[in-house]
Amino acid sequence: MAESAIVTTGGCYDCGGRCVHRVHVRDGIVTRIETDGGDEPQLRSCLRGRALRKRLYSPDRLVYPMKRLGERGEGKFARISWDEALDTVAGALENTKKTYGPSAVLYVDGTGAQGHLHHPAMMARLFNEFGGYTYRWGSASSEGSRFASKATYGAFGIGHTRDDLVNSRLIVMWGWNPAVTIHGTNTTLHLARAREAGARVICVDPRFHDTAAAFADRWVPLRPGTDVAAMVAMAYVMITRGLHDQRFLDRYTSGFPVFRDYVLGKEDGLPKTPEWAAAITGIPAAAIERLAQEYATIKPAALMTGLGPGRSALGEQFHRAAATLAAMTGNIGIPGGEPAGFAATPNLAFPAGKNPVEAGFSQLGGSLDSKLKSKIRVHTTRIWDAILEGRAAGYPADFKLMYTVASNCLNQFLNTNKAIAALGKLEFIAVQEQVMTPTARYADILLPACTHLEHDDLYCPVYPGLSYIYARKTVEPLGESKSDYEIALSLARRLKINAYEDKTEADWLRALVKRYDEARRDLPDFDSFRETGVNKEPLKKTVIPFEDQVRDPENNPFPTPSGKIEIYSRLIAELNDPAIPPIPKYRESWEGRNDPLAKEFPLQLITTHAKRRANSAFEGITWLEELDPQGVLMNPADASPRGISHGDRVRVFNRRGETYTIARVTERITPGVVDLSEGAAFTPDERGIDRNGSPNLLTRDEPSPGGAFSCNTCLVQISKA
Ligand SMILES: Nc1nc2c(c(=O)[nH]1)N[C@H]1C(S)=C(S)[C@@H](COP(=O)(O)OP(=O)(O)OC[C@H]3O[C@@H](n4cnc5c(=O)[nH]c(N)nc54)[C@H](O)[C@@H]3O)O[C@H]1N2
Ligand SMILES: Nc1nc2c(c(=O)[nH]1)N[C@H]1C(S)=C(S)[C@@H](COP(=O)(O)OP(=O)(O)OC[C@H]3O[C@@H](n4cnc5c(=O)[nH]c(N)nc54)[C@H](O)[C@@H]3O)O[C@H]1N2
Ligand code: SF4
Ligand SMILES: [Mo]
Repeated sequence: MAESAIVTTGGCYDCGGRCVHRVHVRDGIVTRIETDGGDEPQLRSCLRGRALRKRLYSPDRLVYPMKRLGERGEGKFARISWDEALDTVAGALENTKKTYGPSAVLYVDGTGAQGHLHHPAMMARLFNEFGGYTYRWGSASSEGSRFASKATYGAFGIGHTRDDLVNSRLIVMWGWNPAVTIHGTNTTLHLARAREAGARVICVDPRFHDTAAAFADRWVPLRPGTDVAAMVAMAYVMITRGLHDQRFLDRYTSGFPVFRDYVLGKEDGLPKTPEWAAAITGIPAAAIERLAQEYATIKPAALMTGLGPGRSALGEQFHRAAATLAAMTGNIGIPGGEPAGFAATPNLAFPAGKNPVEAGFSQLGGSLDSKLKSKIRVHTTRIWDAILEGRAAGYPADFKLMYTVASNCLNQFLNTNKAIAALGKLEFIAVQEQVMTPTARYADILLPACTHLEHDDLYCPVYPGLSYIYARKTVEPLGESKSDYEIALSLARRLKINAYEDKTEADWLRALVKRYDEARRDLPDFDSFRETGVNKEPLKKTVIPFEDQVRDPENNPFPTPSGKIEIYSRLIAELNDPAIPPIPKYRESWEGRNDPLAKEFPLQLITTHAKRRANSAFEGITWLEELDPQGVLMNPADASPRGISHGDRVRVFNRRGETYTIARVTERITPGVVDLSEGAAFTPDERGIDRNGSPNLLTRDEPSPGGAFSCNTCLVQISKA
């Protein structure tokens, strides 16, 4: 029997982490996967990483190119050659461009692939050379957070390195569940160290989630979409008791008096008292007072905001209010604090070049203007509507062809039934995928991409931290699957465009490593990095965003128009949009519990990220399904009047759609709220009805005014099936 070799590589899904895998290979087959056992800090895999072999060899893998035989969505395909697949796709692209212009090509990049070479941005380079395409805007993950960070701080990527949690005496986990969502490999290790050092930990969330179970002293449950009312009332408590840090506000912020007038009711005659907020949020007034008292007086304190609360109908207000509280308590720019901004590190994307269709829209980059962006791009929540309605409804183009890479958009974007109608209308759909997904079932041509265990790539940390992984190929691509780079290269050749040929694949990787080295830190030279696989030198220094601005404000303005933290945002004021006030404000949104629709659909649905999936990836892996079966979390107070017991089959429905799943009856979710985790594959029965608890059959395809993806604002009803 041949000896096993151990190859060091890493994970690169949109999974919240970047971990080390030590892959045992024998006779070209992966036999076993271990994780990091080496030097500290160890980058140890989660359950998904440990089940990777099952994904690599999953029966769902696409192993040769295919063309559609039956109706779209039916899932009937025939094997074809790469030549036929590439010729068909190239022909459809050329035809579409010739007949309708390049803007009729809708390029949908997902976030499923986070390697730096085999990334949708690498593929976008081809479409730019081809003559352009229509792109989408609005991060499904974090648009609300990005909007608020830009408006308040003028910057993104402003999280403390997690090692700094140990310096916090109070950690408020507000819609933040890193025991599941990772939010940087080793975040829970640092939470454990903070606990050991005596930090108090409070969880504000409709769910008593795993991170709360492991670390929290207290759970403050609330109704989804009402956080801003709780935060504004906390500001009321701080102001009326003189607990806020006036010196910090005077030196570093602008516009606090406008916010104070709103909070005290001078602007609208309504003081935002804890009693006012209690009626909205469901948090007792005394609990709001206590939380305000603690956050204002226990120093330093880290307000750790997750992205879930901001993925809602008025999502940007949540992040704006959180940053305002961080400023009011002076927890910015100091060890153990946290600005409560957009923490994820900006990615140095593959150099994709410029999109000719967007020539003349150079100001799009940092703009907060939804209307401007929607003139040339389609908002992520509106893609289906745009395909169905086109220019006549004000969308930038009439779409004829859709090309997706690392995207399971049918499943992951909102309102699946509308998606099905839209995909039926297109002339041509190409899907570049690793596995048969609900979206892949709608393809005319399927281009099989190999997984990250089957090619080389570079992985960089998502959250602040300094662990870079040179991910080495462990085995040959399965069947006839090819790396995304090879697919791009061969399609470019068919289209007679020169998008990649100035470098080989190895040269591209060398160039990407060099770029990161220059921008961020001292990576070792390419060859030794490739040899060792992991670069995890200990942090030279804990990263504390805005340290310089706070130490020496005269010489270090914040990158905002006023040079200060903008509680009153000038960039927002310029938008002159009544739906986005320049100070954070609580407003009731559509499909909140006071919406008249709540009479018929009284339960607020949230759609959290599941432990066993990375969004829709890892779906169908039985090892993982056993650990965390799909089901709707509901409180006994909602289950028993409906005659529902734990484990019963139930129907979750509203006017947009329905899905069948099991009930997971638990007191770990607040009454009136139900949770169906995202990513579950749309699995229609013969009548077309989903049997797998796929939540986007229910969600509304409407962005927030600032462009947030609104998947956590949704009213439903549940009955026993
Ligand atoms: N209701 C609801 N909907 C949501 C969310 C929610 O919270 N609630 N969350 C949203 C969020 S935050 C996100 S990020 C999106 C994610 O949704 P998507 O952008 O669709 O991303 P994923 O589901 O992570 O992965 C999509 C596909 O990428 C494929 N893939 C992985 N690696 C590669 C690769 O190297 N090459 C190729 N070609 N394909 C690859 C996987 O097989 C998978 O099918 O979903 C959003 N949808
Ligand atoms: N295991 C795992 N990890 C992942 C992913 C995955 O799919 N699986 N996906 C990755 C990706 S792409 C992303 S974008 C991130 C997502 O990370 P997050 O968006 O932070 O994760 P979610 O689980 O959607 O939401 C976090 C928490 O917000 C709570 N919540 C929902 N609505 C509200 C509200 O209105 N108010 C309050 N206070 N809380 C609310 C939920 O109950 C949940 O506990 O995770 C990443 N990590
Ligand atoms: S899925 Fe993500 S968090 Fe889990 S082991 Fe892989 S890289 Fe780490
Ligand atoms: Mo995401």
